[in-house]
Amino acid sequence: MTADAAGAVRDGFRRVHGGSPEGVWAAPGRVNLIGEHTDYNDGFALPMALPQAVVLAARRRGDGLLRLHSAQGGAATAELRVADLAPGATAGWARYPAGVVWALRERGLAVGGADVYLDSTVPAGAGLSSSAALECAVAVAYDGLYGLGLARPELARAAQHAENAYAGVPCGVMDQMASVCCTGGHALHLDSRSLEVRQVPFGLGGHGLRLLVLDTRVRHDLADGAYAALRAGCERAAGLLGLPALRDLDGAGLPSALAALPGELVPLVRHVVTENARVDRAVAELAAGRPEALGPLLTEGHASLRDDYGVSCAETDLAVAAAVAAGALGARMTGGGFGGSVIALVRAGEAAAVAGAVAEAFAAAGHAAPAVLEAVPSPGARRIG
Ligand code: GAF
Repeated sequence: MTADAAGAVRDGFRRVHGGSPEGVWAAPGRVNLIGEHTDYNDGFALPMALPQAVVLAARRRGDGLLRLHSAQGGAATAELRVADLAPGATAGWARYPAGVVWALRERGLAVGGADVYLDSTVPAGAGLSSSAALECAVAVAYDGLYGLGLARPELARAAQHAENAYAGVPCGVMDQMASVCCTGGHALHLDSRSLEVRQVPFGLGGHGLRLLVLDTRVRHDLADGAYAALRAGCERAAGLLGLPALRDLDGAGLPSALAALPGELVPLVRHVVTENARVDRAVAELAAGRPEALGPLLTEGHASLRDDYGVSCAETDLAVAAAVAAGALGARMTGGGFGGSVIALVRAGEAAAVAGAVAEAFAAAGHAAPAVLEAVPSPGARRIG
């Protein structure tokens, strides 16, 4: 994150709130390399932080007011009384930052009001964790402003609690853990049960590779019930199998488990178990210095999300198929699905051709042109000014 971004939100802060902020913090969006819909099953994932981030300038207030202004939110400044924050009481984007302040207070932490000005380069609704970036930027800023000294997983849990209980989205913890725990040049091997993390070196340039993000521009909304239904299906399956979570089922136990389950739960369970195994295989390939071997795992993971989990859509399927046909080593949807973005692992010299082939396929199918970003493994949430 550049000094420019910190300077720009300082200027915005001065214009909206007057005076200077006490600090500037940034929290990134993410792509998940592999390990999708595993986090709420206590399983494994391998996300990496993007350079795109929420940047936020803040200053404590002594009168218990939380004044929130977003460069993306129009002219209005939301003004909330911290003591009155309650699930359901805040509408629109402000429920994410307000929810984090509420979640910190729910943990018994003595936090009060603040003036906040924020700006985001994470595209909203693109499956790149724009809401987790917003929550985590507020969490690290409050941690700094109010001297909370919280460990990174605690910040992630508070941010997830805000999203679950305050914003009403039953997400797992992957996006928040990615936003606070990732480090530059690495992917994050996450155990969603213990919240243990391992930094996995992820340098593609030295191998002549690049990772493209193709945003289909189909906007998803995880609060719309489909995500919650999938999560409930997984929890029901684990209950029927007598397991704490689907994480506790492995490939060896899969055939007998599938035979014991009602038909509608079979594909969900198959996806989760095979996806956890794909995370293991991906981590092993990276450890062996073979990032190109991620390609087939990505495409296999996409097929599982499409055919078993049912969370892809026509546009993400088309982006994957067109990218692979144009020479990508592998591609898959990333994030919750129902739209959003596709990642494609490509040889550096073929990046433009792959992006062009996907754009052409979209035009031929009558879809809006996808936006293309490059996924560069970037640092997690931190103070930047
Ligand atoms: C969304 C959720 F927020 C995550 O917790 C995770 O479940 C993901 O979908 C699917 O892997 O991003």
